[in-house]
Amino acid sequence: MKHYLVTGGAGFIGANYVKYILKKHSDIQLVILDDLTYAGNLGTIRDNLKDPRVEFVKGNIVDPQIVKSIFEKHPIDFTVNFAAESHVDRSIENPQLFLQTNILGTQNLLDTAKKFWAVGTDEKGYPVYREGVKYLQVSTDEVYGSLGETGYFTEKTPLDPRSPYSASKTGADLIVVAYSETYKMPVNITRCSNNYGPYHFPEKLIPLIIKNILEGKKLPVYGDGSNVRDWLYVEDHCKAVDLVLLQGRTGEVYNIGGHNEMKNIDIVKLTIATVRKLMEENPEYRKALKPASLSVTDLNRINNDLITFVKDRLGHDHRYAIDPAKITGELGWYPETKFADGIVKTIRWYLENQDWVEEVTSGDYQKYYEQMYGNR
Ligand code: NAD
Ligand code: TDX
Repeated sequence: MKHYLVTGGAGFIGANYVKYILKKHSDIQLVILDDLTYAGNLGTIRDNLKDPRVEFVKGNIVDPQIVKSIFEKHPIDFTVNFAAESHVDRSIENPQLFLQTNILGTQNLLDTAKKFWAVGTDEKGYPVYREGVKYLQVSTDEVYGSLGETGYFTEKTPLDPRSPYSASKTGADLIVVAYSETYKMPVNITRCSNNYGPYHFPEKLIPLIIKNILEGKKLPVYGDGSNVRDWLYVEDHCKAVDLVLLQGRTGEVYNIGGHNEMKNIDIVKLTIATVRKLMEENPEYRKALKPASLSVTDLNRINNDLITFVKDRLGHDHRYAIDPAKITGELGWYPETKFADGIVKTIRWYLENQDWVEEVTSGDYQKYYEQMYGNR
């Protein structure tokens, strides 16, 4: 029996990971720690909270008391840290919150785990830890900076973050390395590319575009749309995190990417075409239009004229692309979901789960949208 502490488990990737491990491993106990910021939603894990293996704690990863109380109550073996401020655009508006959550939160989780996991010291004074414990930091390819037209990020690529978000994630990674070197803590860092799939908050490109198409709103593409991202289906990412946690070599970094590079403009055009095709094929999906309409002629409004090129993101990284050779070679992982299939699955999910979209955008979302896009 393994006891997990999963932070950020009410967010996009964390929730998908919670669902994945609960299905995959019967013999586990899970504490989910999440502060339920705008990006966290209990509705996303509503069914999982009924599982007797799961306990939910609302709290901030920066708070030493909360994290300590979890370790006091449960014999935690694994800490998997998904909790973070995750949106680059928000980091440009409010960098300090990103440094607090992403750097100090990581340090607090490491420090608490170190205290509870240490069972003694060796002859040189390094802590010795309970057998089988590990801390896994979920990081991002953005720590490597931006690529030109060619080349890939490998685990040896120098860290070169450009945005407040990526700088904060880099700071967190360096703290993890410091705990690994200075205190010999058993850790892994995973660095993945852009995830997509169910439960993605509609401030990020793909879910925002889907939402706007359904509402007949313009689709904002930053700059000229030529920036490239390497898209990874979220469940493939969750499988990789599970593998690294259970089988990854302690102290190692693993890059997780899809070999699936696409320009933003092509993502937007493909999303438009797919929403339209699914609605043409299945009138039920047309109910997701706002206002709802079953008329096939209303689908004519779903076309590329919805695209609007807006002011570019400040410091917009040009291209990300991951070389996943290390995790493939060592752990046999590869991105199983082809983008052509993953994007259809994702769009279907959004068309079928408009209640979820309404629930997570019922708070400050409208205000955020006006602030972010009003003057672009
Ligand atoms: P998300 O924004 O959807 O979810 C973050 C979750 O963390 C939310 O549930 C939120 O409530 C919680 N949280 C935020 N601050 C907290 C705090 N101080 N204490 C406790 N909980 C807090 O993010 P995501 O897209 O699921 O990303 C998860 C992790 O993966 C992040 O560390 C992110 O940097 C990393 N990542 C994401 C992507 C991506 O494409 N989404 C790619 C690479 C890396
Ligand atoms: O409205 C938009 N228009 C647009 O052109 C939005 C929201 C985004 N974009 C562009 C910016 C990026 O080039 O689309 C691309 C993807 O943008 P985001 O979805 O905001 O993702 P990105 O900035 O690439 O960062 C994501 O991947 C790496 C996650 O949000 C990070 O948490 C992760 O570390």
